[in-house]
Amino acid sequence: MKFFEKPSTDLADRVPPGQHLAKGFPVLTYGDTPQISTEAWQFTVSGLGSSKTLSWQDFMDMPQTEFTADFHCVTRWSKLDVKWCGIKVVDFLKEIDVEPTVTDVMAHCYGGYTTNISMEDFAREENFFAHTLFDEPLPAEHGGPMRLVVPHLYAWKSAKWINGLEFLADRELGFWEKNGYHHRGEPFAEERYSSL
Ligand SMILES: Nc1nc2c(c(=O)[nH]1)N[C@H]1C(S)=C(S)[C@@H](COP(=O)(O)O)O[C@H]1N2
Ligand SMILES: [Mo]
Repeated sequence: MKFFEKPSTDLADRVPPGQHLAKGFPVLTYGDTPQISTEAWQFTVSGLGSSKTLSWQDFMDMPQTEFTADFHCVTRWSKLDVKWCGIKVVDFLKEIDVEPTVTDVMAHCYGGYTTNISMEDFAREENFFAHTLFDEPLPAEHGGPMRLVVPHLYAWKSAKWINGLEFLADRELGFWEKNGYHHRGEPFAEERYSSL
């Protein structure tokens, strides 16, 4: 059995250059998998503007939306049609005050992982905080209880075990971005590595 296959030509427009389709849903984690209960889970908004801490219940009280999206890891596997449920980033942003000077966000996670995203890439309709994967509670290895999903960028931006956002007036670099990955990471443009 092959674990990866070349996409057929009818899927070519959905599979970015240099990517193969994964069988199953690979797990890609740097370091240990945090085990966080929904009772213990907390989400902290910090940086520019007022800081705020939200609970699991605060997120459950926001509109819940199902979505299906493709997932592209920079290590060259893609998975199409991943079905998630969660809270749209645009719905979440209505709950907090974001200063007009904010240009960038840093996602923070249990375990210390970080990733940076421009506000323009972050505040998009198709981005989600996801707590459900294929109709089941999001498994810990895939970032449960809550992860970010940013389908239009490489999946290292889809922060697992997310526990906060820091609003910034400048671009700062997250974990992989400091270690040589591209600051943006758009898969169709193959923004894999930093050119610096
Ligand atoms: N907190 C955290 N989030 C993370 C990672 C990580 O190591 N830690 N890995 C990233 C990478 S490189 C990828 S490809 C995806 C993998 O998600 P998956 O394990 O659900 O397939 O999560 C991203 N989010
Ligand atoms: Mo990745």
